[in-house]
Amino acid sequence: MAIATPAANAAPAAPAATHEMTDGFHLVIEALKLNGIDTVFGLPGIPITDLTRMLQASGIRVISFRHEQNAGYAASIAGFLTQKPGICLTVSAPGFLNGLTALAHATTNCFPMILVSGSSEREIVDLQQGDYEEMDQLAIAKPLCKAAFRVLHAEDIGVGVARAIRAAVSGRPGGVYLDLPAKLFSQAIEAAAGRNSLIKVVDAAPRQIPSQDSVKRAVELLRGAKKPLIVLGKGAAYAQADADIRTLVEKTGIPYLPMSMAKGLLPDTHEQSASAARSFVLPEADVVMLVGARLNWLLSHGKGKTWGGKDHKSWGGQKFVQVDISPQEADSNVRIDAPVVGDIGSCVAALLKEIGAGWQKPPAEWTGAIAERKDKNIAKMAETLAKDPVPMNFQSALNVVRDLVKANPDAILVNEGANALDFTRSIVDMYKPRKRIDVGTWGIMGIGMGYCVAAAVTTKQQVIAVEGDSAFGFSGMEVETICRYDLPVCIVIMNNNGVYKGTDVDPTGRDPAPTVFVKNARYDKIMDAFGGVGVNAATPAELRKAMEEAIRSRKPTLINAVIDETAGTESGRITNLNPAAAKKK
Ligand code: ADP
Ligand code: TPW
Ligand code: MG
Repeated sequence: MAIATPAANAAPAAPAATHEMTDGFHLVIEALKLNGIDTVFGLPGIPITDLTRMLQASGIRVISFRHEQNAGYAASIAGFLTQKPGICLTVSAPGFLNGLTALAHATTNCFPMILVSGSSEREIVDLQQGDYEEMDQLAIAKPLCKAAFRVLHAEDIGVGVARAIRAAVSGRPGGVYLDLPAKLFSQAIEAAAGRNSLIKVVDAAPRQIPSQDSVKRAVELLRGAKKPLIVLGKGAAYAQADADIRTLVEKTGIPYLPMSMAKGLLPDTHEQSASAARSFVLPEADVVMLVGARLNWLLSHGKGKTWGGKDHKSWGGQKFVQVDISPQEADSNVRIDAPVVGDIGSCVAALLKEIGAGWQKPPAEWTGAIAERKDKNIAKMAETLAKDPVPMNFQSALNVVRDLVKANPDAILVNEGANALDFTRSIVDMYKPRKRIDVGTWGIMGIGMGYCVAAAVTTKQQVIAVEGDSAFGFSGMEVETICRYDLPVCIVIMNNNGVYKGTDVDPTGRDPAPTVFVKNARYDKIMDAFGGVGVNAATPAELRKAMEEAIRSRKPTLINAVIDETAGTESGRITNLNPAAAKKK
């Protein structure tokens, strides 16, 4: 392969040579292509502008963002949705730092992602001589990711990319940093040597088969349970073992709780779903099987009152089975009586085999008690949803979203905010796996528009985003990206004039309170600027009409849903995590 004609401002040409030559730019692209990477999320600038051009020319899709953090979040969720590492490409120092939050987020959430960043001249950086965008990026990335690599020589690009891919997707997936100094891109080597140096990764995420003993131990524990419960987490959604997971739940007859991003693994309307009786099943269960879910804060660390413990530190006395690919996860918060370590596909298949025929379903007292609570709570919810207050509240608006997701079960739901998140999670049923993507393990704001872009690009499905007005602000400029790539994204902003609600005031009367925004802001008008469709919806009927039209047309749409500014509560469902002041005035 000869070096392609460089774009006008490309790196200097390679030295004259008799042999066919290639360079760092081309080797990076070939290494990615060879490994099935078809999309890169990023933002151009020195030293990677030409790389973005050449990537695009090579047929790889380049999705160019307005801020690296959003490109990074896009890459992270592309990794979750596809099991291939999502690639984020950034410039040195500030671009790298902007992408770093997303890299840490990917690691925390166990999503495979590679942050590829250009960097400045090593010699100058290491002597701290003040290079353009100088920063020791590798050192900074290391504590925030699963692995970090730097490539200094063109002939090592193949190894660097291969190691990054393996590190991202094997075992517990996570974020990987790949540092590519500017000089690398224009390094020329013989094309044949270059080709030969590339690695097509074989079996990047090898199956990890659980030991037979561990499977037996887990099944025995479950068999002896009077009040068993299965908790499905986003690891189970990631694993793409959907049919076997469903069979395991249905065959055992054990009630299950889906964590937020595991919703839809089985349809939320499934009779074994215990979601509507969560606060009953957690303290009552005697054996709990966690499948791809950690006992972190989202599950109250497996102890305390949520689990029937006397106080916030006490264990409730449940026994736990934990199915997870990470051997270190067990016992992180409470005792795990039966860890099953392996990939979820292999573990669930082994559990099914061990269960065999003749399984006794859980006692009717248990499933009946759950059904009773569930029915009561669902009836109560239906009553609330049927109300039509003026102005709209979260429930009356989300009743519309609930209907539209039901009618479009393949649509991907992106969700962030506090009340906008909690109400959506409990009101909007999901019907298929990996259709709900949200704030994840950290509960972070800012994933919204990046997730929308990645979901639309990687799945081609309709995307519906339910966004708090504050949450939206973190990535709002990417509506331009959504319009530019003409993506089928319908953004619904739950506009209650602020963070949690819009009613706070500055006691001194000087400034707006820290939690409030401009009253009655018209977010829909942002969309007009970029040629998308903007709609202001003050009633459920207006919201319904706008959403139906957005989904029918697949046009980029932003609906400003006017929500009662008094409707929210502080931090939504996690008010209790706010530290209380010891001194009252
Ligand atoms: P949730 O927030 O939904 O409760 P977590 O992110 O806390 O889920 O937990 C996900 C867990 O799934 C992690 O402990 C991770 O190691 C595990 N995991 C991810 N992918 C796999 C897989 N393919 N097989 C087994 N476990 C996995
Ligand atoms: C990166 C803290 C949690 S929820 C939230 C903030 C700022 C916004 C809530 O308001 P919103 O939703 O979106 O309007 P609603 O419906 O309750 O009014 N910075 C980051 N992450 C987090 N989690 C915060 C700040 C926070
Ligand atoms: Mg709000």
